[in-house]
Amino acid sequence: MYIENCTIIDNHANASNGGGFSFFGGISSGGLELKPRVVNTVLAGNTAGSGGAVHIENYVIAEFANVTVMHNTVSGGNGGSAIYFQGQRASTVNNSVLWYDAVGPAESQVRVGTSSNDLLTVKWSDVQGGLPSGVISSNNVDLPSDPSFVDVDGADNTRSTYVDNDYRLQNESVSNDRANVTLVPTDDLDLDDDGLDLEERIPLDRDDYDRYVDDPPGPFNGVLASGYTE
Ligand SMILES: [Ca+2]
Ligand SMILES: [Ca+2]
Ligand SMILES: [Ca+2]
Ligand SMILES: [Ca+2]
Repeated sequence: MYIENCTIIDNHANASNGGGFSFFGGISSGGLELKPRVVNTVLAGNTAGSGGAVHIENYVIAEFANVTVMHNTVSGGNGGSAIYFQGQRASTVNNSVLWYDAVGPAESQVRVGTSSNDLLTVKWSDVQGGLPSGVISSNNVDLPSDPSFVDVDGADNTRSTYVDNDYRLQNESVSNDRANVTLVPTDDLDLDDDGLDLEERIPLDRDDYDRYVDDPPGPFNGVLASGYTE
C-alpha cells in the first residue's frame, strides 16, 4: 500500500484509533503483514482516542518518509498524538517533522507498545520534545523552537483551522536540507511520470517540485528538506 503526496487534514476517529490512518495488520504471527508506505504527506489537525494522526497495530511493517505531522491530538490513555505504534514488527519514520502535536505531562507525540517486538525506528527527523524510551532513534533533533514554518496558523492566524495553515519549511529553517537522501524510497508509483525509471529515489515533493535542490541560506549543505515539501 503506497500513500504518496497526500494531504490528510481534520479527520476524527473520536474514541477510536488513528484519526488520519489506522493500520491494523494480521491477527496472529502467522497472519498477513500489512506494509503501508507513506511519503511526501502532511497529516494535520486529526484526532483520535489513540494515535491522533496514525495508529499502528498488529503485525504492521510501516515506512514513513518525508512526512510532516502537526497539530494532531489524542484523547485516550494509550496516547501518541502523532503516532501510536504497537506493530509487533520493525517500522520506520525518516526525514520527517513532528511538531505541535499535543503533548501532555506524561505524553509525547510518539508512543510505542511494550512488546520487545515493537520496533519503531526514527531517523533524521525533527521531533518536538524528543522521543520516548523504547523508540530506536538516530540523527534526530529536538530544536528549542519550531523549525520556522512558512505560516503555521495560516492566513486567518488561527492554528485550529488547518486547511490554510502552511507547514512548509522556510528556506532558512534549521531543518531545511538536513534530511538523508538515502532514506527516500524508490519511485514505484512513478510520481514524475518518466515512465521508465521506477528505481530512482522519489524525485518530487508533495507539490511536484524537485527534491534534491540546495535551498540556501539554511545552515546545512545537503539538498533534501525534512517533511513533505522542499
Ligand atoms: Ca498567519
Ligand atoms: Ca488557520
Ligand atoms: Ca520515475
Ligand atoms: Ca532542498
